[in-house]
Amino acid sequence: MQVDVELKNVILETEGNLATIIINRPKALNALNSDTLRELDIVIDSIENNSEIYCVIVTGAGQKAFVAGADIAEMKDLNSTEAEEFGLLGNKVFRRLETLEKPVIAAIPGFALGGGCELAMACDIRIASEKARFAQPEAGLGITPGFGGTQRLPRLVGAGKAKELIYTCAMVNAEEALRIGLVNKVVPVESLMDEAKKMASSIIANAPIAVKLCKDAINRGTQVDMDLAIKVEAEDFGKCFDSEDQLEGMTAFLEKRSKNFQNR
Ligand code: DAK
Repeated sequence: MQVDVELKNVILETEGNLATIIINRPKALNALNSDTLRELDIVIDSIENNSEIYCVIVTGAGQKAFVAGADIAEMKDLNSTEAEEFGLLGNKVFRRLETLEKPVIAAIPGFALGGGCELAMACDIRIASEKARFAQPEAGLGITPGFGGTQRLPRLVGAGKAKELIYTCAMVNAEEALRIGLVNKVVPVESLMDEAKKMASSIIANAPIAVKLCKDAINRGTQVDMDLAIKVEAEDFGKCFDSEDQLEGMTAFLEKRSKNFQNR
């Protein structure tokens, strides 16, 4: 594992075709202030521009928290213009992760609250440790979720469950998060990063262009009606046939040999 970029609150490590983003403010339980959001934006640039990176893990430093939310100390005294800027910055960064042309796995050791739960939901896949806890506590702070929680949570767990969680601010444990479909998998905290890397390796073994187009088809297709959605799928399916890896994958199968994808 090589440290590629080390900013004040965010570390970017790379290892082969995998990039790991670590939100590194453990003293504030990795809460997202505007500096951290700006740094996240910078590391996303770096990942986006690195054609060797096929998969990304996002995690929080330490075992106590993934991210305990937007930084309440910084938010408290914002005026409406500053609050809007903060919201726009967070939404831009989260949307960039959601639409990044590489799959993103959230590895969640502990608290994923407010903006932290929203960050996890902007990732493609969520792996939680048994100690992870999830909530949207915003209504208890006098605000609405502002980094996509009112939109992504109902899409993951259904409108009824999302309303329950957002109106009550109830905290759910990892087992309940798995049951309601908020996370994909729950693992012991000691094996969290190994499990996330194992899943990343299974993704990296496949054709990166196909994986990118699968993400695009799922993201775009689930936002539109089925008639349009199957056209989106057909469009992305067609694009695979512009890639060398499509020919390699199918030829390798027919020649009964292992494939050698080139991300071309
Ligand atoms: N912000 C700032 N500091 C935080 C923090 C946060 N979200 N969460 C924890 N910390 C800090 C604590 O203040 C404490 O700092 P010191 O006192 O040591 O200086 C340190 O982290 C350790 O926390 P605790 O001492 O509280 O640790 P405990 O084990 O006792 O409790 C806890 C852990 C996670 C249950 C507790 O810290 C907690 O409840 N934290 C706050 C969780 C929370 O409410 N998060 C949601 C934040 S609201 C919007 C855009 C964005 C948002 C909304 C709107 N628009 C654009 C409209 C997003 C909102 C949110 O995320």
